[in-house]
Amino acid sequence: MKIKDVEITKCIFEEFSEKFIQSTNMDVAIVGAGPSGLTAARYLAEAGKKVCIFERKVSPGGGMWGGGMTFPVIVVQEDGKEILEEVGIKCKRRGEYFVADSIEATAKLIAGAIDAGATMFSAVTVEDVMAKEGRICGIVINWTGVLAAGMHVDPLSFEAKAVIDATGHPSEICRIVEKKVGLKTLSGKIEGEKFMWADEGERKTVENTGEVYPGLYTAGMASNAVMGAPRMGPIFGGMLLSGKKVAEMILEKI
Ligand code: 48F
Repeated sequence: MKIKDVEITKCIFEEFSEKFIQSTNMDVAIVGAGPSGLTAARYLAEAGKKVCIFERKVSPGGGMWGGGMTFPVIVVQEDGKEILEEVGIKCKRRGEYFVADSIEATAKLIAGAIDAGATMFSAVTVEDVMAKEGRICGIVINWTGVLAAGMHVDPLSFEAKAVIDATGHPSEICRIVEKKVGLKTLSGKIEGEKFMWADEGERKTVENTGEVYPGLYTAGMASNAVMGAPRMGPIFGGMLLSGKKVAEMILEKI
């Protein structure tokens, strides 16, 4: 068989167009493919929900690839280890903690979400949300490249029954909603991330995971940034447990 260049072009365009159109109405839109977003995606997809993850960068994985200060190792506690093992990540005991290879862990969390049935869009930035009658009902997206080039090009919108802000430290989606209408926090605003304190940060990440505006949920580091709790560095159990918690909360509602 002779390879035809334009057939390759057509395969790519047709395949992607189908995926794009099928995703215009979904159950849950997850913004950010870090450990919390990927974990939420896997649990929601395993429960039969139509889930799409939108990631700004070409490669999903967020802040997990580099472990701590590029030493490619992550630390978790017992409950985080159980979630890692669900997708076949090898964990080793080290004193009171468990460690895993950050590259293996990130790759397998990505594979776990995709194998469960979640759809991944990379190089796509969520730049706004749709809201009707006081409820977030979708996301507004553009190509990261378009935004990086500063081109004035209008975005496109996708509908979702629930949106998860899993954008990590910047909590970008909550910031957009905060500016336009405010959030369900003490001050109605983003409280802001506090200093590093792993013990408190890990616990609070899970506690703070939840709905901050009708239809909009936080997961992972975004939860602490929004609610005003500490960061925690390269210990990742809180991110995984937060992803699981947000999935369970949404499953109760939709
Ligand atoms: O930062 P990130 O890994 O979020 P997370 O799941 O995990 C945090 C940890 O990595 C670490 C930590 C653990 O102790 O503190 O920082 O909370 O992943 C967030 C992802 O969201 C993407 C971003 O590129 C990253 O991959 N992202 C951010 N804003 C947008 C976005 C946006 N507006 N649209 C699409 N993707």
